[in-house]
Amino acid sequence: MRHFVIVGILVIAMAVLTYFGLNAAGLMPEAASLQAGPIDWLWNLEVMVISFLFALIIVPMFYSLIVFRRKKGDMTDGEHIEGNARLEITWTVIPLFMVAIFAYLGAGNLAETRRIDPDAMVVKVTGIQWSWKFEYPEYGVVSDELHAPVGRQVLLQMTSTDVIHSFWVPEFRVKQDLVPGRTTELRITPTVIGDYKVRCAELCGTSHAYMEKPVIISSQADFDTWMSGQVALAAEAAQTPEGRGQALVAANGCAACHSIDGSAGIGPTWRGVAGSQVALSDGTTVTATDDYLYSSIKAPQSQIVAGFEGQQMPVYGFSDEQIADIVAYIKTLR
Ligand code: HEC
Ligand SMILES: [Cu+2]
Repeated sequence: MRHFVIVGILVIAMAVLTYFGLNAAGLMPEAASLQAGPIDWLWNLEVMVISFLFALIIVPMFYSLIVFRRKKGDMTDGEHIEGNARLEITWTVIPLFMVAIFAYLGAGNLAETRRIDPDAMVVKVTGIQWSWKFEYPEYGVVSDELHAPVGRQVLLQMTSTDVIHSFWVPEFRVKQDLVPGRTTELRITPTVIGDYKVRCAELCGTSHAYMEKPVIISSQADFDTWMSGQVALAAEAAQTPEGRGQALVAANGCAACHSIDGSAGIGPTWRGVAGSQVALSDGTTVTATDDYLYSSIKAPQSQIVAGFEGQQMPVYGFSDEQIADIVAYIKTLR
């Protein structure tokens, strides 16, 4: 009996220490969305239970090892124990009960994080190896940054052009996959103004680790300023082929592989490429005419630039006019 009392006290002490230790470790970044509330509440409850279970295993184990160790000269066998139905029922029923409770709480929690706000701002998100594209249908704007005003729910309608990606901003807690050929939804109501970062949370190829873009939560006024700037830029750019081409390039994540300043990348830099002599993998050299640039985008695998045999450029479904606009833009990069 004395042992049970001592172990009981030690278990409680150990559980409390573990719980506060885990909390002090700061495992979670700042919570910056309405959806983070229920998730952090459930997480906290789980950490409490985990701390207790950890103590329940560790303390009796070490107590037995130390207190009941073999005394010097004691050569007798250990006591033989066979079965204990009452104990086995207890340690089956209690965990079953706990798992059921957590399933119930988890389901309620999931529903809470998906609560629909009819006033939500829709943003269409596309995952591209290895970039993000954000379309704001309300404003007719496309950007590679996610901007949203604080306090208003954002409904992300997401898809992918290639493989499965996953939208994850740790401060918002919620996370959702982007699946090619399907639209998935994620609702986020930002509560704290700040600069965050979306990262891909689904291993999606060689540059997966660099698949990040800014997420900027600002006041309604700052958001409106940014948005009207984007609207003006888009209207201006739409007037010229180079402008339209630049917008297409930004919207399709070409920058994930092509630099415009001469620096090395997964694909060749675009700086100075137009009109230059390009060495191909088959040993020939071609001049980068408009036609060459056109076919490099239309059918990327038809002529491979020497030194880039190991990398596949994706095929895009551009129209001929769109490709002509992109080529016009590339030609401005001297
Ligand atoms: C996943 C990486 C990747 C992405 C994204 C990508 N490319 Fe490429 N691109 C390459 C590679 C690798 C090459 C060189 C091999 C080849 O010629 O196919 C290349 C070659 C090119 C060339 C020929 C360049 C030269 O120096 O001869 C053009 C033009 C081009 N890409 C345009 C685009 C455009 C426009 C986009 C966006 C719509 C784009 N690329 C997106 C990887 C990429
Ligand atoms: Cu990805």
